[in-house]
Amino acid sequence: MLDRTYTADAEPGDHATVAGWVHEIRDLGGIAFLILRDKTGQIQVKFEKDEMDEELVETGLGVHRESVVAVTGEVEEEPRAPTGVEITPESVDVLAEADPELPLDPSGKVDAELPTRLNNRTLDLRKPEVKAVFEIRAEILRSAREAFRELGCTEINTPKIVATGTEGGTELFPITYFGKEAFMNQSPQLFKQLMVGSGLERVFEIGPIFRAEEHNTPRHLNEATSIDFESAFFDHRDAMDACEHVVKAAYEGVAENCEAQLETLDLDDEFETPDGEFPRLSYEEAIERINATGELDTQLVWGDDLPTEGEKALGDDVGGHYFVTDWPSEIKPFYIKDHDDDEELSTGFDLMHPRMELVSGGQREHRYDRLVEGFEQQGLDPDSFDYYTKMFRYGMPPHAGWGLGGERLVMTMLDLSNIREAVLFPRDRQRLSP
Ligand code: ATP
Ligand code: AMO
Repeated sequence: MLDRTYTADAEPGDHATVAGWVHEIRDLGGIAFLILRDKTGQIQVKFEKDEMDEELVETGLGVHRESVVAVTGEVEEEPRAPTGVEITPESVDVLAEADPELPLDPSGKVDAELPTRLNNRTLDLRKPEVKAVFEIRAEILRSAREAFRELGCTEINTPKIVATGTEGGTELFPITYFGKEAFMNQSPQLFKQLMVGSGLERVFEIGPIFRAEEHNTPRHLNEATSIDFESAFFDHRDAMDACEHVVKAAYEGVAENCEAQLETLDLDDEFETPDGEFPRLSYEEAIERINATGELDTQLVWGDDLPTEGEKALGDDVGGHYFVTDWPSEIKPFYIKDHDDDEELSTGFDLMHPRMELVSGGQREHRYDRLVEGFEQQGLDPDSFDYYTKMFRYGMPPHAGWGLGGERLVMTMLDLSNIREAVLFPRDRQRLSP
């Protein structure tokens, strides 16, 4: 390993080796500067041409932008330097020369379109404001994991190659598995439910889900990261409490540990952890409030799914995160339990951000006979789900849970305009590589 000092740690008086990318070379004649960038920031490297070894000057100033170099020398205070210090080099090692023509400009002086950025993600992530998104994404996942631990969950990993879908047949990616038909998993739904009946009782998973969404929208991906929770002996209200805890923990983690990144993204002034309880509106109230906004051409009636414009109108009206509860049973999946006193009404809920849906969840149907009936009502063959339903005959406790779209959480938290900006290598209809 190279014994190096990060640029942010280089202090006047140090004899240090800094290593990173050539951000810029400014040649002013008698004096020239190489601005070297690493993950922590930048440092100015000073070349006083007449006073320095010719070969050293040639190497340092002849290198193309974005090449990787290691510079060793004395760190000195210099008020005119961008960071207040500079390094006078004794040696410059070129570790990797970059082509003179770059597909995008990491210094950000020339803007690039999203496809160009995604095709050259390595270069794109040299920009502090792009890197900041992924550092914050990592903090969101770290805080979520910690919140799950506080809730007493065990982290699980379930298969992504599966025999059946769960969230509706049209969105499945079929694959061939040793001559048999198989699918990429749309959700860990059935597996996480199977685990609440195991000795684990309360589990979470952060992993990929695959949806063959045909449409191309700024908030859908074909491969997304789902943050899933499921607990034995929870009802839908307990599950909403847990959901609120995890979402708030993610905001708190970012507020506490990502100050620099928020500043880089120019969000430091407006960033707020949602406070107070997320309001819980019933589906009925939600459609009434949407209708009252007058934003839709036609009035919503019981049984309609909430259209995107309706969600937006309600989001503006509520002004923060909110739950929509008590959905009509007919528009929720088979595994969601109905209310005991009203079969038309489900315990399903969604957590909404004013811009879009973040979470779906609910209490689950844990009674074997009712579960099998639900399959039949949804036109699914219970036999092909035998591996799942069977376990409901051997002691499956009442339980509830939810799934949170990881990229949507990042996107709404950071006000990104396109969900693709929240994924390193997004998968969409046009994009299979890189
Ligand atoms: P100086 O006497 O400070 O070295 P100068 O007037 O003799 O500067 P040059 O040495 O050729 O001229 O410097 C050219 C430009 O670079 C000047 O505008 C100067 O202010 C600036 N400059 C010189 N040294 C530094 C430094 N270490 N960091 C940032 N800018 C500098
Ligand atoms: P659902 O299908 O609503 O529910 O998905 C849960 C959450 O996952 C995110 N999401 C997506 N994000 C980006 N692109 C997509 N194509 C995409 N599809 C889903 C959304 C959504 O709210 N099994 C249930 C969850 C449960 O009940 O526990 C499920 O998958 O943020």
